[in-house]
This record gives sequence, C-alpha cells and structure tokens, in this order.
Amino acid sequence: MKTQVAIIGAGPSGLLLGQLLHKAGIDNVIVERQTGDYVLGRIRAGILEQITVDLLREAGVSEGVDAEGTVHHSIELVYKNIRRSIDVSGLTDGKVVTAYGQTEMTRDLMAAREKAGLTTIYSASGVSIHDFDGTRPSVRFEVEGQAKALQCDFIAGCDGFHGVCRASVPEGSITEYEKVYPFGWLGVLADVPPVSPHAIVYANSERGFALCSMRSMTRSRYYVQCPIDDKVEDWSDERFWNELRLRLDPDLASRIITGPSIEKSIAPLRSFVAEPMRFGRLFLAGDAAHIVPPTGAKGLNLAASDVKYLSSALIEHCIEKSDAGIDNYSQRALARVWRAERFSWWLTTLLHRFPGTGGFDQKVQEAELEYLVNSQAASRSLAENYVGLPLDFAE
Ligand code: RFL
Ligand code: PHB
Repeated sequence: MKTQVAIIGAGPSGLLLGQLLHKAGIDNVIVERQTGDYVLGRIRAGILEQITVDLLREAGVSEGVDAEGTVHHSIELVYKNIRRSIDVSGLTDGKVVTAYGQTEMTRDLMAAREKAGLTTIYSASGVSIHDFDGTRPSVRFEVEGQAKALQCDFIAGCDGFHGVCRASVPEGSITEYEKVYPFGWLGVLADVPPVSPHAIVYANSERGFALCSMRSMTRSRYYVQCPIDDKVEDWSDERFWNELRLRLDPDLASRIITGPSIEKSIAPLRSFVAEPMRFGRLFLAGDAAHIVPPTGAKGLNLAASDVKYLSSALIEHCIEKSDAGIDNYSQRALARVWRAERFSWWLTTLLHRFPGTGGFDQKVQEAELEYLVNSQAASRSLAENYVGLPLDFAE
C-alpha cells in the first residue's frame, strides 16, 4: 500500500487532517487501533472555539455543527454560593464558543470520509512507524492477523497521549514537560435539559469544582471534581446529583433536572507538552503532543489548530513545493500550545480544591474570582483566552 500522508489515529485530529488534505487533493490513509464505534463511544469535549468551527467549515463538514450546535455568548462563575456572568462576546468584539460534542464532530468527520471513499483502516494492531528520519517512511501493522505495510511521504502522529508515534521518537530528541493534578473529574452525560442552556457554568466551592455543560437542548454534561483514586462504581447517580447541587448556588441547584446517566467516567487531569512536534517526516498533532486539563475547554481546540498549521504546511509542500511551512510547523504550533497550557493551568488552579487547601487558599481563590468578575481588564483576559487566541502571534 502507498499514500502521500499516513495518518495514525482516527480521533478528531486525524479525521480533520485527512479531510483537509483530501480537499486539497492530497492522498491519505488513516490507521486506527480501535473500531469506529469504540472511538465514537468516548465521551469527551463539548466546547468549540470559532477557529475550530471555521475549520470544520473549510473541511466541508459543518452541516452538523451549523444545524445543532448551540452558540454561547457567556460563561458563569459560581463562588461563595453566588453566580456571576461574564459576557464573553461583549468583551471580545462578538466572539462566541459553540457547544457541540466531540462525539458528534467525530461522527460527522467519519461520515464525510466514508462518503469521499477515503481509506480508514480500523482495528489495526501492532502499529509501528519506520524511517521517518529518512525520505521513505512507512507504517506497519496487522489486520485480522495479516501483516500490512504502508509506504508514505509523511507520517502524521494523531494517535493521542498513549499513542505509538511520540513513543517512537529517540529519547534524546524529545523534551517532555508534565504536571499531574492530584484529582480527577467525574463526568455524567444524561438526557435531561441543561440547567443553563445559554452559558457554561464553572463552580468553585469548598467541596470542590463543578461544571455544568450541554450537548443539546435535551442532553446535558455535568462534572464534579473527585479524588483521583475514586472508582465510577463509588458514584451512584443519586450521589452524583446530590454532590453537584451542593457545589452550585442555591438558585441553580434548585433548577437542575436530573435523570439516569447514559455515560459516567472519571478522567485524570494533566498538563503535558512534548517538544518539538516534528521529527524529520513525522509530525505530532493534538493529544499526541500535548495535554491540557479540561478546565479551559482547550484540548480539542488545540488539536484543531495543530491540524490547521499542519495541513497548510503539507499543502504548501505538495502543491507549492515549499518547505517553509513544514520547517516552521513545530514552532508555530507550540507558540499557541503554551498559551493554552498557561490558561488551562491557571483556570484549573483557580477553580479546584487542592489536597491540603486551607482557609487561606480558599479565600485567595474567592478574592481572585471576585476580582475577575468585577474588573473589565481581568474578565477580558479570561474572555479572549476562552474564545481562543488567534492562530498566529507576533513573536
Ligand atoms: P484522541 O481523541 O485521543 O484520538 C487519538 C486516536 O488515536 C488512536 N490510537 C492509535 N491508532 C493507531 N495506533 C496506535 N498505536 C494508536 N494509539 C492510539 C486512538 O484509539 C484514538 O482514536 O486524540 P486527538 O484526535 O488529538 O483529539 C484530542 C481530543 O480528544 C482531546 O484533546 C479533547 O477530548 C480534550 N477535551 C476537551 N477539549 C476541548 O477542546 N473542549 C472541551 O470541552 C474538552 N473537554 C476533554 C474534555 C477531554 C476529556 N477527557 C476525558 C480527557 C473533557 C474531558 C472529560
Ligand atoms: C464539556 O461540555 O464536556 C466541557 C465543557 C467545558 C469544559 C470542559 C468540558 O471546560
């Protein structure tokens, strides 16, 4: 088998990259370790920056988000049992974020790929990548017990945090920066109307962080901070809803509509960056190169901006015969990655209860939240990061 770009991973990074390359006439094959249904079963992100929605549009896959996405103009912050709104749009010249599930976005991208007749190899086992430091890279794997080889010009490592691509880079060529947080998020998806259909609610409470989000007017996504070693079985639906209510202001708590969970999972929180993001003819994109704690809703959006930079670079190489884009890819992507890392770390630190947090730390968090909602300078800084920083910065 032969292709121009071998993409490892059929998550949002890999699928979006495949679509953008295809639109530009660049041949690509995706190799994914799981089945398509498994990939769709992972409930993750829900908030898209405008840049991400624009990219879906550019890829010709925006029908779903245009029809079903819910535009948010504000976020709400709960602290000291009160709730205050931040007018994100008003503070950013009208920018918005859109609630549309990663599951739905992935489904749309998979459907578009199938319709275009592009090759995706699911259930590939023992995937390995070779010779990306030379001019003729290749990918090897097994499908139904049969060994396969895929020759290519470039490899895009879109295989997430636990993937094979980053792990295949020689140790001395990569630097990893990591911070692991001492708690997790317990997430519940339920077919109930969202408590706050016009805003995402972030709560700081003495009992720990909570978040109210949505997927549609009939499907909601809620999270509570939990100890990292808790098990999903420890959390009955009833315990979850009770804990959520206790972390919100009384008005919002009284309005929550509860129902049986249709998914419940615990996610660890981590900040991680691998530098650089290019090794010869191998490029890392999305979670394969970096992780943010989900507090700022940045993970999927960073994956999308990496893909924007990478697709432009590969198109420039293949069509315009210029290497400027691929040579600059890592630096360009990392500039935006580190800004989102900073924002996600800051918001996580501000909103969560850390083990050993005393009265002083809680008071300082509350003072900062009060400052945030009352100072236009501070709320503008939050807003411009939340809607997504520009794709390029002056260095
Ligand atoms: P993915 O989604 O992990 O996809 C990688 C794919 O690669 C496959 N794979 C392999 N394939 C072949 N060979 C191998 N050896 C392979 N190893 C792995 C995997 O099976 C998988 O299909 O990475 P990608 O595409 O870079 O996408 C990143 C996003 O999934 C992630 O950043 C977001 O979900 C993060 N995130 C959020 N991001 C946002 O922008 N907004 C949000 O509101 C938001 N909320 C969240 C989140 C992540 C969460 N969790 C569970 C970590 C909320 C949560 C709770
Ligand atoms: C979600 O809807 O899953 C979501 C929303 C906002 C976040 C993280 C996750 O910051």
